[in-house]
Amino acid sequence: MNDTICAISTSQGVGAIAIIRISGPNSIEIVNKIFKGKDLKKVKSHTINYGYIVDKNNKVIDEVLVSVMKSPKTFTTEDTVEINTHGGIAPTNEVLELLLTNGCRLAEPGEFTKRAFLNGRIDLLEAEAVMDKINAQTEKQNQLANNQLKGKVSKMIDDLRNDMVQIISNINVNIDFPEYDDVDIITNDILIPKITKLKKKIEKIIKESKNGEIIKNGITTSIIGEPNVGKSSLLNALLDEEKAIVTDIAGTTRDIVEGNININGIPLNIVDTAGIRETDNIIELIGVEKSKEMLNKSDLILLVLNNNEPLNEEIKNIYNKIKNKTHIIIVNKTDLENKLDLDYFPKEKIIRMSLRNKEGLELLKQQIVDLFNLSQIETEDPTYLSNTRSIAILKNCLKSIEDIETSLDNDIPIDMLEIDIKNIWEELGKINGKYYDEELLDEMFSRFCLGK
Ligand SMILES: Nc1nc2c(ncn2[C@@H]2O[C@H](COP(=O)(O)OP(=O)(O)OP(=O)(O)O)[C@@H](O)[C@H]2O)c(=O)[nH]1
Ligand SMILES: [Mg+2]
Repeated sequence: MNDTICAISTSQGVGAIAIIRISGPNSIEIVNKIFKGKDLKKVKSHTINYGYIVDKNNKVIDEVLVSVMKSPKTFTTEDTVEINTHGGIAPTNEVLELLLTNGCRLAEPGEFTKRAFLNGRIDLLEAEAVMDKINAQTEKQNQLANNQLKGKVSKMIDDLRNDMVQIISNINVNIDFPEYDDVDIITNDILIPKITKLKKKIEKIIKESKNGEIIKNGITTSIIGEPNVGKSSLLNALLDEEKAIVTDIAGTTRDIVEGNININGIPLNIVDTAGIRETDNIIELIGVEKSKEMLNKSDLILLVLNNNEPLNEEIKNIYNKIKNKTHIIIVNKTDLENKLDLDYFPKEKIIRMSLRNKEGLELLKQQIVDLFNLSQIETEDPTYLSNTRSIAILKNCLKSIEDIETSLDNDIPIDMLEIDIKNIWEELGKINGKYYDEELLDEMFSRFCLGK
């Protein structure tokens, strides 16, 4: 990290201003070489300086404002300079090129944030929150990222690790100084409740991480069912727009049609699919296969049935495929005579609906709110683990803790478990980056945008 990096930090294109960011030991010196105005090496830290960027022939490239921020109170903790240029493509690129020819290297995606992490200014969860903030599209997503950026999620993990340190040090005292009378001998009986308590805490964080995932990724909702039952009508009603074609011909929808709505601030990505049935039509067949694929990708399945058609084997087949997933059964066309045997399905899963008469939609939305606890998510200040990487690590730790619990129950001596407990402590440290490997860092930061 001895080199000085630069990148355009604002989005590429035409705008009122663009910001070029430079970070590293020579940033002030390099910018000073191409800046006409005050001597930047002599200005105070955290000042904004008016002047011009000029090339080696003293030709003015742009009129600029230059922020000079000296180490260590900067995002990367390194000397950092930000040049505010006019936001056109040509002037911005020309300034960037001048920086490159005067000793800067073009930053890799996320390299500023990576430096902030490597220099100890933020931890890995906070670094990931920086990206979440950039990608946030809803108020809740922004709040979630804010709390992670402020270190609230890191604290949850640190607390777990501190609990473990106590357990480990207790064990160590026993192993190292068994002759000490004044330390409590830690027995399996003492250790089991401590391990159980830790397990409960981890379980709670994993459980609540579902809320984090919902806020971050929304709820992927698939509408499935036999042809002609009103799936596309449901999509259109939810979106309040005639997005999908609706006709009385069975097999109208062939491809996937998607739309988004917000329920209690949570994005619902709704997918209308082709009606599932045996068919020889090659196009429809592909559609049917896509519908089946969606079953596995969805957080919520809305199975639409026709109130006016008797129960048949196909419906039973589809129901069997979804009954163990999160689902709601929509009995549509209640304006027509009831021929469907509703007793076949659990009562609490059924919403009766007549899309023709616009009846039942509010009930459906309420059911979704209840299923995913959306009112709670809406009112709470969201502090949840939400990235797949961390959740996967935590789930592994939970498994290892359960193994330790079983071993203790089976009277395996504590000193034999000490190493396993230490391993979990280390694993947990990977969540906020107390331990990391280069490959992970490269992979993670490469997903950032340039200039961040
Ligand atoms: N009577 C009545 N007809 C409805 C209702 N909802 C939809 N329909 C009609 O049912 C027919 C099929 O509706 P669609 O929404 O195209 O059904 P689909 O499930 O998307 O059908 P495919 O795309 O062919 O699988 C249309 O003629 C709709 O007008 C309802 O509540 N009552
Ligand atoms: Mg359709």
